[in-house]
Amino acid sequence: YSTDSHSHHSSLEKAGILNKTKVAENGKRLRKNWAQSWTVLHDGVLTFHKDPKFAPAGMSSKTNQIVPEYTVELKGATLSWASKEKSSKKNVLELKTRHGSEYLIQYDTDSIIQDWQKIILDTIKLLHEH
Ligand code: I3S
Repeated sequence: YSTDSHSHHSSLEKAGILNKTKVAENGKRLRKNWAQSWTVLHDGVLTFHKDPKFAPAGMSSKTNQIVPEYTVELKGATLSWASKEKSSKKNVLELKTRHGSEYLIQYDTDSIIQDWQKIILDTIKLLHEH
């Protein structure tokens, strides 16, 4: 029997394509820059990878998919639907970290954004208990 909270049984995982933009860092507003990202949830951390289309010359798209653009620690984070003032897009989630960074996460397909909402909320809850 293991009490290791980092065991795979307590860690939720998911990966897929999402649209995202960072909108604040350490409480300071940033200019929106919507872009598609290969997004990975693993070990309580959400990682947004750069769009391979914008990879620097000479960098293979495979390498680029491994290089993270943003890594977001979900412990202590909050997730909610963004208000209409935050974005004119549909299905926008607002993710706020405990360090004052904010991200908007969006996908037109309801079921896809709902799956991400559920697994991020479940992860935040799980991290809160441990
Ligand atoms: O909050 P804003 O300024 O209406 O966000 C829009 C801008 O980021 C815009 O870029 P430019 O400022 O370069 O035009 C984007 O193209 C829009 O997508 C942003 O608004 P939405 O409502 O799509 O988040």
